[in-house]
Amino acid sequence: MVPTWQLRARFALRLAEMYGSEVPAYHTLVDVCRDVNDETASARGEAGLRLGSIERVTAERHGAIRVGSPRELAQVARVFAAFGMLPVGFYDLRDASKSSVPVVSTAFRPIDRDELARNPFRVFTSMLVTEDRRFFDAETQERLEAFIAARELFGPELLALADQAVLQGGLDDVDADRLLGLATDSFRLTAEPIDRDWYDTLETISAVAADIGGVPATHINHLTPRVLDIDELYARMQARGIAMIDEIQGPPAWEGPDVLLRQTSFRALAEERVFRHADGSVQRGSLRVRFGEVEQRGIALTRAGRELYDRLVVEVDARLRQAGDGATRQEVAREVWRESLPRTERDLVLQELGYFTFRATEVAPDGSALKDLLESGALVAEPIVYEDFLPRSAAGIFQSNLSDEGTRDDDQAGADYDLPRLSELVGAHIHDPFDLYAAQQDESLREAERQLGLRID
Ligand code: OOG
Ligand code: NI
Repeated sequence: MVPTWQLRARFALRLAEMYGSEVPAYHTLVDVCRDVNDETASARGEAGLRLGSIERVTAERHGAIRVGSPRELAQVARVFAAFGMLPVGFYDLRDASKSSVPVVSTAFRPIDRDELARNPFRVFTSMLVTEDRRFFDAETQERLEAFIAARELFGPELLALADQAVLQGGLDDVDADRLLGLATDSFRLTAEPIDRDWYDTLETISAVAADIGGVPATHINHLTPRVLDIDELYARMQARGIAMIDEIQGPPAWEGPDVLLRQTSFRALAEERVFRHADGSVQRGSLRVRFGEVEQRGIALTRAGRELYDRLVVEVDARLRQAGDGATRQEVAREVWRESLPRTERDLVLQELGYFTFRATEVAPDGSALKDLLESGALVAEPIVYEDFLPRSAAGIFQSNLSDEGTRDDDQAGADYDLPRLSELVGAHIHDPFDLYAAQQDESLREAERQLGLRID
């Protein structure tokens, strides 16, 4: 029997093999990541690996896919469940972006600590919102929905094997291989012809909509390795002549603790695709929709920490507007960070801004206050890594890789989505990421209390 976590690890590997053969720059990115990770780990020693072992970080990837309807999203959920990947979090990229990104998203990932440690593979999954009038008029909506309803992304055999894997907690060798083959293939770039006129019609509205609803199949959009020093990675990729997007998204580099997520990307080359033209002829052409991305992960923030982070982002925006040309976002953000964020992990813990697990040591406790227990060394705090995404960075990644802003009319009616509504459509409970981190922290506190024989204040 191949257990769930091994199915997941193999799935990530198969996707990487496939994606690497499709987008060769991916290999360059992975090579540079590995060098930076090895060097950072040896230069910084244990401190460099505080947010994950070198094995986990080196193997860690996230993918991104895009689907066109609730039905397709529910099917994706069944496929990913076979790999122990469950929906976590709700992201509304329509609002996080000023241009035309008409999707709402969730991320499929393992949620247990042990499962994450074995293999944390996650896939950011976006669904096109066809009924949002700001992007699509009634006629386009109807055509889009008909087009999407007529295609089959995931066949019955794949779905049945996926359900079986969930029921059994794994599959035998033969079925596992079959599942992995079918699942990987469903994210392969299709060779089926793309209707040129339909694609172009959608692309005028939104390149993202064209990539989702203008092609007969879905594909993996990017596969992202994790790096321990994203500034170094960025510099090295540029030195190799790979044009990166202008900025690293998310928090700035600074001397305090790394929080949440920093990401950057580069546009992949144009890829050959086959088009069917209005006169019926089938011809080769090219599209440039996929890209390479890399990320550095930091400490998960509590709700209060996240509110502070969101306020700081707004403050950075305001100061950038005032500063005019010349100032970079990273510089301004660093200044704002220094004014407002604790510079040590200890203060993140004590101000309840970050999530940590706590471990009792041999040192005898003096008092029961968390602060005193940490100070005396009776308790040790270890950061919980942020396993999720940031809507604004995600929108930034979508946007910065589009050549065209698309159209968008904010006078028209949107369409309301939130986590419960998306849960209903997915047909599965979508976990709230804060609840998952808080549960992990609480569990460690209860265990520490048991070992210390007291109640921690
Ligand atoms: C997803 C973009 C978001 C991330 O890492 O924030 C994303 C997409 O391009 O489909 O992957
Ligand atoms: Ni991504």
